[in-house]
Amino acid sequence: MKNVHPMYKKLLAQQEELLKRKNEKSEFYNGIYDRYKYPVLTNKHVPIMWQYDLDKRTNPYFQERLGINAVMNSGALYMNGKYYLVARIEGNDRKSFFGVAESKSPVDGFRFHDYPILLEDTCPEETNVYDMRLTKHEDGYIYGVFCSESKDKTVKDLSAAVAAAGIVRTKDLEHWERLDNLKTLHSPQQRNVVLHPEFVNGKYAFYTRPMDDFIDTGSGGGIGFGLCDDIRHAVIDEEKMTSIRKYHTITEVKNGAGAVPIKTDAGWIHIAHGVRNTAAGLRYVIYAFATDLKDPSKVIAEPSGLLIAPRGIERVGDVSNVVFTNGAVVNEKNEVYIYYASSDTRMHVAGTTIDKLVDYVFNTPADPGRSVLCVEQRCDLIRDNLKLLGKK
Ligand code: M1P
Repeated sequence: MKNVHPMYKKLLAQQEELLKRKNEKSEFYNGIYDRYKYPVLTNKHVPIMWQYDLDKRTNPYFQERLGINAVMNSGALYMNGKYYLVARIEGNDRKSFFGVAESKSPVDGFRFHDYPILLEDTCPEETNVYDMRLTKHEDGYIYGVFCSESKDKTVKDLSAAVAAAGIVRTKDLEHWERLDNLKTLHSPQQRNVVLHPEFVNGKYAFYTRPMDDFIDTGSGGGIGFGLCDDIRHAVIDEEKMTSIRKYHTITEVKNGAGAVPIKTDAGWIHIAHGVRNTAAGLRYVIYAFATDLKDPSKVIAEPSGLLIAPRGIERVGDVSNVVFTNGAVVNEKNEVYIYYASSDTRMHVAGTTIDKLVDYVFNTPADPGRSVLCVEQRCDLIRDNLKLLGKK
């Protein structure tokens, strides 16, 4: 310890205080979920030894050597009484990678394991990886499906990129086996791909997001669904549409699957993201819908509008006006925790229950599609309420 820089102790003490801070419900109310006051993961939660050379001989000014810019879009898992987040950690160098953080509490106390996940280097062209969804599959493995991004060398544009779905699997969140990237025969690019937790017709089932381009989904109509035989060399031929994009809704520009669907007696509940364009740029919100228990591609309930929108400080960050989820968990008490990132900068949690989610998804009216019909819908609500209050 004699060569450890004295600043380390100071920063460590500050970090300990942050990690031990208890979270609390915020004042936000909508009856559907509770928002928590403090983010569950930020760049300040990342171990100091991932960023600093602690040796005072080689780092006399105790300078940050490998800084961390943001911690966001995390896959989530509840296993053996513990909550796990596989976070997207973005270095100052703009490269993202994955780190496992765990806690006994769903809302605070998340600590990263000693090392980030070092993926098998099977794709030499791959430049960046991000947004892992964690699926505890009935085949016994935990799968991580993430975006694998490479430079598009077929065009001159320096920013042109190609997005594909990378797949890894593990049994312990420590040892990860990399499988082939997913191939979708009719979609040139893929992002926001999620593996369904059960076999469908004896096959592995994926929610996809067909895209013609890296940013624009182009002709991609929404969230797709496809089956494949062999998870080690996953190939999807037909992609059926599930939740489709619609004009003048929160999903007009694009949408994408988020958390692994949650099984309930009433159907699979999906928590996804929708994107619309504004004068201030793209606005990302989180929405929910349900699909049929036997046919998880068939939408059976679609509450109108957004479930979670960026609020307050959440609206500000590296990519402002964004909330994005790729992980939610259910515990033995049927409590549901939705982990979401704000503005591509930090991770938050919203808490609800299966009963509340089912009520929300199945009893919130669907979007009738036009203002005049929305006003009629609202007037019906007001009329019923006035009657109940004995005023009409
Ligand atoms: O910057 C907002 C989000 O943009 C992308 O989502 P989508 O593919 O739907 O546009 C993702 O890269 C995501 O990581 C990011 O949070």
